Amino acid sequence: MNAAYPKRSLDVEKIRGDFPILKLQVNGKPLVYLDNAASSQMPQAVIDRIVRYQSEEHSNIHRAVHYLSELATKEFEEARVKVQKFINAKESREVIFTRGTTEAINLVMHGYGRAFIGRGDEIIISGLEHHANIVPWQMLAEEKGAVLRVIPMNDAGELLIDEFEALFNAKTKFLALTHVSNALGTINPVKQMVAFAHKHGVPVLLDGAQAAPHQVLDVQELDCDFYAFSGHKMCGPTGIGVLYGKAQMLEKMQPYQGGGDMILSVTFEKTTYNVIPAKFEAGTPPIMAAIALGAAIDYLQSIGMANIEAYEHELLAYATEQVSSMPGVRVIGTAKHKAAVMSFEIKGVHPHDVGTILNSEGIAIRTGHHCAQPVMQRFHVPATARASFAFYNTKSEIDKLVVGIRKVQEMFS
Ligand code: C6P
Repeated sequence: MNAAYPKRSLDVEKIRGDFPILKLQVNGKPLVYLDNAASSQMPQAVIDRIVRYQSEEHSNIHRAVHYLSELATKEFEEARVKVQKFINAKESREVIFTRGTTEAINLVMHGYGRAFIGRGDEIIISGLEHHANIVPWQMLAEEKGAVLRVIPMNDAGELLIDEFEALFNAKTKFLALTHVSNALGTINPVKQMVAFAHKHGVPVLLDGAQAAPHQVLDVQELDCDFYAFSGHKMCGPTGIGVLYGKAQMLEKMQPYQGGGDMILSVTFEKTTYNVIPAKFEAGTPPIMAAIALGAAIDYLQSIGMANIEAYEHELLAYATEQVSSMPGVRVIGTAKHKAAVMSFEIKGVHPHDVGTILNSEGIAIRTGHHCAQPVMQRFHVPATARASFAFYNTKSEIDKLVVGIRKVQEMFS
């Protein structure tokens, strides 16, 4: 495990001081930022790292012998090693930099799915997936004549494990599953589900967009074949994400895009491909963003992922208790194991109006279908209001959310 950080409670006021944006006033009120599942905020250390890179280190990488190119290459590859250690991958070549979770999943669909999934084969996904882990598999199924099978859930938003197991048969070729649901916060029992899939010889991709920012990760312990996540949800910049893949899987896959670093040699007759990870990093990669993601990982680890997880769990429990005891408010997604996401609806008020009124109080939440329309359909709602927490949020911010919800109810009563 890579959780070797001392267990301690967080000094949240000190941590908040690291985030310049948290000092903002919005509509004359102090910003209460509860939209972390969409994108988290950036600490000064990461902002400073971006400025230093752009002011003193920037160049293209892997292409020249001059000082700046060698420096940028070294920093970029060191960022890869930071990611490797953060997720406890066996080797740094198992870490592919992508633009985000969406691109990482699409890479697997193209590189693995198009090569190894054919007519009549079955791909299992779950009813909890974000569109990024539905649509690519649907596109593949359409192209190949394969079939999408969906794991159902109960009214709490927990996957039905018996039904999951019953989906497997000789035609099952792939499992693509979210680690944590972005719409409901459910944490899936992924280790157990990966083990079951492997018993049937089925490889597994885990969508870790909502897990990587909130908990200790160990891809070797999970034993997943692929793991995807985004930098901008874990204090890094947009435009950078990670695909972890077991080396033996990545090696047998087809490249996703052609050009730049992914070649070994090119003639008009034939191109030979580079080894991993370069094989999947065509063109100039997001160098600055990768280095900034490395700085974000340093920052998160200085706090400790286990400490972050414990603190956010406390926040979620507090928020759930406060909000679910309010008359006329329903929390949607009541799984036993949840991460820092709370979806809710206020009786008689459209979530969009909830978001607008809370915004007038300086409170940022997300409203809508959260790019998870099948989850909305399962709960028979067009949309939800969603508060999502980070380790820099406080119980007093949750109190402000509760006051805001009361204000919404008063305005609509
Ligand atoms: N969810 C949310 O507000 P990208 O956009 O590629 O960084 O991440 C896509 C993605 C994939 N899987 C899950 C589980 C996600 O939550 C997300 C992004 C954001 O919930 C924006 S839609």
